[in-house]
Amino acid sequence: MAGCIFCKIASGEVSAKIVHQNDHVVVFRDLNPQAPVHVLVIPKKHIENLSSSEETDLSMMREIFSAILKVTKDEKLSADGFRVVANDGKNGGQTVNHLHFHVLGGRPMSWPPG
Ligand code: DGP
Repeated sequence: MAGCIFCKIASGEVSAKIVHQNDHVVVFRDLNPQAPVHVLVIPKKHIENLSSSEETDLSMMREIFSAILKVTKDEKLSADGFRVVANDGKNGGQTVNHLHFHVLGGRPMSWPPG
């Protein structure tokens, strides 16, 4: 989608520290990391957020969760655990309107979030 920064990362037009990608998803390091490991998992297809996703996107969700499992293993997060976050819309605090899952790890997390 024109003007979408994550579409530009997915297409290679904008550079990012990519740690994994395939035909469906890209995983890259967050520009403003909130933990020792902080990556974003996105679909290559532009979907605004979870609220905008449809039944037909479920196979893509499978790809996303497969990528999340891969990256948590690659980044050695599985033993101590990690957090997966999807901010959705205004109340969710979403700032980039292209579906993304934050994967955070490498330190203990607190709860509840702000
Ligand atoms: P959210 O608030 O859930 O929409 O988080 C968006 C995240 O995207 C935020 O943690 C910072 C990250 N981000 C924004 N622009 C860029 C970018 O150009 N490159 C990278 N690597 N991350 C970005």
